[in-house]
Amino acid sequence: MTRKALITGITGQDGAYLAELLLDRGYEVHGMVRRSSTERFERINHLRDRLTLHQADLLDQLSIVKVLQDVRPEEVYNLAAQSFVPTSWLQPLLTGEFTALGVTRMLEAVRLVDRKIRFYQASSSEMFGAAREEPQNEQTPFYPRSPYGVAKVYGHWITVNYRESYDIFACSGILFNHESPRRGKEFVSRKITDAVARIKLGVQEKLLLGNLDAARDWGFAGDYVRAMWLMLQRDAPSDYVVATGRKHTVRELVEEAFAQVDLDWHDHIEVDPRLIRPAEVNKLRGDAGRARAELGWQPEVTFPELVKMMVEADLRRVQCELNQQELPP
Ligand code: NAP
Ligand code: F7E
Repeated sequence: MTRKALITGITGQDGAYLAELLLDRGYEVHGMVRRSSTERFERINHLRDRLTLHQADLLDQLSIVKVLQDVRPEEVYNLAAQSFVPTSWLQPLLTGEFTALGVTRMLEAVRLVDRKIRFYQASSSEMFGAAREEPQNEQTPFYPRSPYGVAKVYGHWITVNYRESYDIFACSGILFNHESPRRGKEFVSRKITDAVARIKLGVQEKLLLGNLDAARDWGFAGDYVRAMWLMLQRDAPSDYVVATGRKHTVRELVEEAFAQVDLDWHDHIEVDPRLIRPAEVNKLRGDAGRARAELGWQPEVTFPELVKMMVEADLRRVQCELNQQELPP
């Protein structure tokens, strides 16, 4: 029988990659989307005729219950969240509603509609924040440094709690930063590769950045959604760190991206103190040993390959925009 999956946040970066993966594996894929006066489904437009979309909102309990009742999925992937860290200082309450309490609303719906649903929660390395050890694994204590990180800690523990309280197959995937050509342009990787393309093609001169010394463990989103799926195929639910095990600074990311187009980044980068965060996560590096051992998961795309993929995609896109051509899917 065809398996059914529901993805919240299907219009986001990870939602699009996960939808592709599940469709390739023969799933009937349903997505939860919130109402907007303008539809922005760019990341899933190429899949539209193979997906069923349902309107609901993480803020609205009954709408979530109704989607689960209508779809009756075997697997639910909860990817929806307010996911941009700087916005979490500007909108801390809304971030808490979406990113923290939204998880409880999803779990309550699962508890009410069908406790046999397998549930994936999109947890984050931002929960480690000012981590006391490196690399971070599933046992590393959390020390979040933003309202976003704090909300994700709540989401993680409520997932663990529903597993322990109600015997729900609920997994928390603690994913380190993962990027792609589909990454939102406000995140640092995409902000840089988009600017590199524009500078190379002569339509931008400077790029303003914040803390160049921050270091992250950056991987490719396409690799990371595979880990989400693998978690829900196990005999028993658990929590897994998903990471490459290597870290790079923002400065190194800049160097790598500008080197792709033979430009000297010193000529184009300026540091803008307004982009420095009220509290920073200085460095993160994950230990995905458990995911490797139990899920057989490992990343396939390296850091230089990731940066190259993103720069090339942005060069193609900006070139198409300049020629007023439509971008091929
Ligand atoms: P993203 O591109 O920002 O996508 C977020 C998704 O959530 C969008 O589809 C958005 O819909 C949806 N959403 C936001 N608020 C909603 C609401 N109230 N009701 C329904 N849907 C709502 O994020 P991503 O990078 O794909 O990340 C997916 C998840 O993984 C997020 O939970 C994020 O916090 C977490 N995470 C990401 C990373 C990473 O490096 N990418 C690492 C660890 C964890 P709209 O299109 O309507 O805005
Ligand atoms: O910042 C520094 C910034 O916004 C990375 C989300 O997906 O991953 C993401 O959160 C680093 C930070 O990602 C700029 O200070 C410097 O140290 O790309 P980012 P993030 O905050 O790590 C985690 C795992 C998630 O869960 C989140 O949802 O880069 N940085 N200059 C900058 N960052 C941005 N955005 N813009 C700059 O100009």
